[in-house]
Amino acid sequence: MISFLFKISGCILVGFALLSLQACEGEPQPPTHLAQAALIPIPAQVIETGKSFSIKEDKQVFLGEDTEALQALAGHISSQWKALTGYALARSKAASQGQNGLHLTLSDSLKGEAYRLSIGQRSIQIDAGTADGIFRGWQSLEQLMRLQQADEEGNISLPTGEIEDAPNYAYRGTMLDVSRHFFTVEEVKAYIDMIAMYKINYLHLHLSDDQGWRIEIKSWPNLTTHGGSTEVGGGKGGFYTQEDYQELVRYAQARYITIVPEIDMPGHTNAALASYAELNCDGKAPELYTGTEVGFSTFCANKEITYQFVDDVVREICAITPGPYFHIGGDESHVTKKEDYILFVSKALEIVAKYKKIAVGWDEIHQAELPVGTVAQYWRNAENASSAVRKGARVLMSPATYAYLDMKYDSTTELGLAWASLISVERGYSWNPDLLEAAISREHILGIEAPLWSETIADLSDMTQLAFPRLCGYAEIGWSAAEQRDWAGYRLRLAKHAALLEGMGANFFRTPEVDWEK
Ligand code: TNX
Repeated sequence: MISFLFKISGCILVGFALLSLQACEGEPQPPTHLAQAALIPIPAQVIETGKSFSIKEDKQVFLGEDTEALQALAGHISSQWKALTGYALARSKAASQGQNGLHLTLSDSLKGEAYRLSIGQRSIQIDAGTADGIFRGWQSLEQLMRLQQADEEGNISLPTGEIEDAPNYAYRGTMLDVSRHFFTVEEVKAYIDMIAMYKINYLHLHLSDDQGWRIEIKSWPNLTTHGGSTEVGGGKGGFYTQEDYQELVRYAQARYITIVPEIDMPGHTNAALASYAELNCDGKAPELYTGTEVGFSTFCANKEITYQFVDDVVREICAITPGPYFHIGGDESHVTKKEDYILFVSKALEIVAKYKKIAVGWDEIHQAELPVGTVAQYWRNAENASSAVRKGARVLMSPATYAYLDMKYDSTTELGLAWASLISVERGYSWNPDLLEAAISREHILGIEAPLWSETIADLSDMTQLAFPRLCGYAEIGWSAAEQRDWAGYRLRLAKHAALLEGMGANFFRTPEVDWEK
């Protein structure tokens, strides 16, 4: 970047071509360089027009079409707008072009999540083929607003220009393990707000494990009353009622995020085995478990009751899950015989299909026959994932050595584990899912997901310390094309997200790899 000198209202500024000029003695100048906005994920194309759009009075939002989805979206945008600017954004009945305000317009020329955001001096327009696309455009606009410094009167201005944008992958996710430690509905909502800011569109909830069963199943009530009563370290655990879960689903949906529920089976099931003796091959219920070992528990693959149980659980959860996916787990079943594992996974896949969902499973599920469309989540073993591809599965990329949010950043990080790798912010950002494994190429890849396991984290502060800022990088890998991603540019943009992350309540890790802006 070229350093330059310029004079504003009698005060001399030495600086870089920053998005927002520092106020000194005179009036701060409104931003005019849209192409220098520090958006994450970086958009496909930005054309700046060198002026600015100021928000210093109430404005109106105009809907191109009066659909239910757009109305709901306009309501969401209005409340965010008010919170960010202090000014109202009222719904206007008129839909005329060019009027001062925000225009949300459905247009046939754009598909899916693609959008065009046009910021003029008097009005802003978001065009997309779907409400989903309009929401992605709003997320860029919201991020622009949050990245701006307000002027002396507290008003925000935005640089004018046009952004054309579309996602790299259809699935851009993160997983939250609510089993090892339980997180409340409020904590999960706060996390949803943060991930929405970076265009994440799937939240996978790991709802059961050895240490806790976290979702109410009405036909098997002990799962939560007993199996949900503790967590790692012996705390009191907790669980979501079906109403709680539905509230999370709706909250996520309003932010265009789809919940993917996971019941991990046949291993990682001590909490269920402790709640119902009949699920154990020897008919004896083990004690609840609050440690962090893995791989010691298994459902009994040769009992009819096991599949009645799985059917009930899948049926009840699918009935309150509008999204297309159901995750059956399938990892680290070290005490399940291979033939039992294959039998169990095959039957679980059938049950998921019976309830009209697409099954997802950790890469070990490749051992079973996989129905067309099954998703294998690559976490540890490239051979497993490649085998799943040969069987016709699509792959969700979560390689532990690059994408695990529960790995420590460096050797001094207190939270987190280190079994896969230390994952610095640079390491987490600088890889390409399409090129990672020769046998897994772009056409097989559904998308990317960054899992956050919770053995070492117990609350929102811990959660956000491990998730941020690495998740911003996974969001960019998921959304932005490979040609646009480079660490040198990314770390400069990320530096400008400190106030934004803090403003959303993220206790993010101020990695020394980034020169964070004050
Ligand atoms: C491996 S990743 C696991 C989890 C642990 C995680 C900790 C996977 C499918 N299984 O049970 O929580 O490592 O990093």
